[in-house]
Amino acid sequence: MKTRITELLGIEYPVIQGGMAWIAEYHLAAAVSNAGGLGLIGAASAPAEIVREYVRECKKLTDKPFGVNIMMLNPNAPDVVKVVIEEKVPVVTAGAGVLPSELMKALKGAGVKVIPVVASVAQAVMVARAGADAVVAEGAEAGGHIGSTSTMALVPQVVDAVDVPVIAAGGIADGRGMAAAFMLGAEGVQMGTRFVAAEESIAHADYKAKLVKSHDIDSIVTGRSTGHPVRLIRNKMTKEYLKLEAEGAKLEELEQLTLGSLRKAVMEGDVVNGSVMAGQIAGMINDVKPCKEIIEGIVGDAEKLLKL
Ligand code: TUI
Repeated sequence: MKTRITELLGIEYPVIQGGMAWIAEYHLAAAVSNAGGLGLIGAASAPAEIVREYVRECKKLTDKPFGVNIMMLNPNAPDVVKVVIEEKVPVVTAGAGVLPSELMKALKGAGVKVIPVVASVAQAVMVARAGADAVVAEGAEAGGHIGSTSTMALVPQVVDAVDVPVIAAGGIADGRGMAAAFMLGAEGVQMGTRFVAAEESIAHADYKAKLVKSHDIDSIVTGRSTGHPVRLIRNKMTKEYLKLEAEGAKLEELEQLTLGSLRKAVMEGDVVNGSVMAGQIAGMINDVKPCKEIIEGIVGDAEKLLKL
């Protein structure tokens, strides 16, 4: 399948893996890239030198293009940018905040393709003006830190507002979702939740099992009052968090509850007290399979639906 995204990135299929904290490390990134998509290493809150090590490990596992996702809430983001440039990583996606123009300039100047993740038309227009090569328009169906507009409403509005190619994200996990996104004008899709339940993902088996068992209404959003809304699968932790939030708890108290909670779920498999971040599409994920099967299945089905 050829689109402006496959051309821009030099990949076979316009399928990008989300840069998920803890989960998107080099095994998953390399597996997605080897399968013809674009794998991403999620820098999240990791120190820049760890990101460098992950990039080097990823290069050992694939000779295909891959990228690094920079989370803008990380105060070390400028150091991660430096590492990305030094290591000649071809693509950067950036979310959870706006990529400052000086970092955009540094990346572009070094020949890195820059794809900001946006949750609104205003953000898309701003980053396109600043020189973004493409944007990921991520709807509120997505897992993790989210905006407020749904994918169905966000994608066509972003497509109309910018000239750069748009990658749709949030609520996509099969060929129907990909075809629908293309009908809205997207030229690629980014998936997170589907790849959490990939064989090559390092997420704990109990995290994957929680996704496989979950239903359409099992995700919930915490942190609406703190300005950092996060979608995850409901459990004991989200129940306590939402109770505290409703009682008007202080930010520090809420942070205490979630501190290290994603790591707890991903690495230790504590799906009761940990943060099981996932999108609304988790209910449709019923198996754990290799990235190659995921990507070829989705692209094959989408091509049939789009009559390509
Ligand atoms: O970033 C994500 N998803 C994430 S980041 C993350 S780590 C985290 N954990 C707990 C609390 C906060 C973060 C888990 N999942 N997706 C991309 C995304 N970016 N979604 C929404 C945005 C976004 C939000 C605000 C992009 C720009 C933005 O700008 C704010 C502004 O200043 O205009």
